[in-house]
Amino acid sequence: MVIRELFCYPKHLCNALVYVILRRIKKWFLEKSDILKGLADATIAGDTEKAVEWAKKALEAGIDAYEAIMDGCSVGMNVVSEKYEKGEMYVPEILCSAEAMYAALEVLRPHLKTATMGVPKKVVLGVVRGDIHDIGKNLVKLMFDAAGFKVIDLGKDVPNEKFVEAAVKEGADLVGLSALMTTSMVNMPIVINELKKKSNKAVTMVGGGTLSPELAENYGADGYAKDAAEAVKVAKALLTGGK
Ligand code: B12
Repeated sequence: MVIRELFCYPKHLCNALVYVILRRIKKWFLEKSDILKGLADATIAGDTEKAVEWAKKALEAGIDAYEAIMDGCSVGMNVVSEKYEKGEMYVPEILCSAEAMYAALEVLRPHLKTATMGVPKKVVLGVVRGDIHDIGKNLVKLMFDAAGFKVIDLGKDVPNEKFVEAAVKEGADLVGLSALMTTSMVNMPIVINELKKKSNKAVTMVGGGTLSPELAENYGADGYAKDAAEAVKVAKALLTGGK
């Protein structure tokens, strides 16, 4: 009866359609924010099983893998950092959080829409000497990979000379240096100065918790980014728009 009436009055049909569409959109946004929160919470709780579950749910719900990583996993890891600073979380818990995040990334990684570049730009990336904090660097690598860069990952606690050697050998377009400790970030200007002498091609970018745009400039870096998503944008701007 109601359906028949709807068809008799096109205006009613139109309203009903709009209503259904709006409800669907609302449901999707609610579901989406629940899933992203689930991913963040599972990362914070260091619950690998749940993290994998939420990552799968994100894909099933049609959430973009990139968004799930940046607005889910990465948000969770940032909360972990803050909780550690406040003394609300301790080292073993942090390591569990990192494990949970990596497990979710494994599910999401194959679904990242990988951009292509004519000739892929080469990036040499690593955490500077004396520093083993590589969670952020690994996120940056993932985002660079997804953006179509060819990343040569030198890992963590990388000797200064190794950055320069790799950049020259690989003909790197960009060298990315990560540091989280004040004691290790002092290696950054050393690498940057040496690179300027040995490679006239590579631009340099720095990042990591202890860095700031001012410090990056003082160190002579060409670019700085506060997170992995911004790192890709800045890198693209540096490589296409010149220094
Ligand atoms: C996790 C952690 C650890 C883990 C590291 C595990 C791992 N494999 O990485 C463990 C438990 C092993 C650890 C050990 C230590 N840690 Co710790 N750790 C942290 C903690 C809590 C979180 C860091 C993190 O992973 N954040 C999450 C990621 C996603 O964020 P991120 O690294 O900043 O990365 C993002 C951006 O910065 C940016 N980015 C990162 N790299 C790059 C690079 C480029 C090129 C660009 C453009 C952008 C970019 O993009 C990333 C993604 O969005 C921080 C606290 C904090 N607030 O940062 C302390 C912290 C870094 N640790 C600290 C210390 C002192 C230590 C130890 C010396 C402790 C000890 N006494 O043994 C040892 C260090 C050993 C060593 N030689 O490195 C201090 C450093 C203090 C300082 N300013 O010097 C901090 C700040 C804690 C504190 N307030 O005391 N730590």
